[in-house]
Amino acid sequence: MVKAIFATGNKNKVKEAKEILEGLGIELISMKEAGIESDPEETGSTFAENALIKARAVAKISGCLTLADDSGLVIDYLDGAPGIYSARFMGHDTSYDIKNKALIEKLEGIEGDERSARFVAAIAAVFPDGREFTTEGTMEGIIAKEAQGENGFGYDPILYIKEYGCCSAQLSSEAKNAISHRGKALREMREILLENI
Ligand code: ITT
Repeated sequence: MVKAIFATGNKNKVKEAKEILEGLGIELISMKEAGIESDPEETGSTFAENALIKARAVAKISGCLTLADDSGLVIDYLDGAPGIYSARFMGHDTSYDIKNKALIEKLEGIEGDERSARFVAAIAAVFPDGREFTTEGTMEGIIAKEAQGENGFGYDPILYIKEYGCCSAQLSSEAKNAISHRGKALREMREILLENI
């Protein structure tokens, strides 16, 4: 069993990553379980750059294979906002009830496909010998007119997924993982890890 650390302070990301990378022969532990604290400044201009910044920081401290995720909600009508600033949008400590309501308000009067949006996730892997890999996945939807659902986290209540006919927060974790941005990026990373461990 190879030990790998998932470099995130977001426990929802760890839960999803553990579910998706199960059975790979990797013991995936969270930063918290590894007793490591790291919160590097996310100075990149893309999801992939920021995922690499987070993974490199913890790989350096731990000396272990390290994975990280950088993700967010991209809304076309808002020129891609909040995008890489999704966690920082309206301030880190503002509740997602408030953030979600604010985004719905920004799209008032906008109808149909003009409300198009997607979740994007980049996963980075940094090996102790310095090899680096990134993958990316998206989940397409439209911004709902009201927040719905209790599952998931963050912006899940406002991304309406047409093929399921409901918001992401109304999906079970299995259904979300099967089609999600993070699910796609992690499954692609799973193949890379299998070839490179
Ligand atoms: P780390 O940097 O410690 O990993 P974080 O939550 O700050 O944790 P990001 O900087 O990558 O992570 O911000 C991602 C934000 O995008 C996250 O806090 C959510 O608001 C949103 N997001 C990402 N994936 C999501 C998902 O699957 N469902 C709902 N919202 C999501």
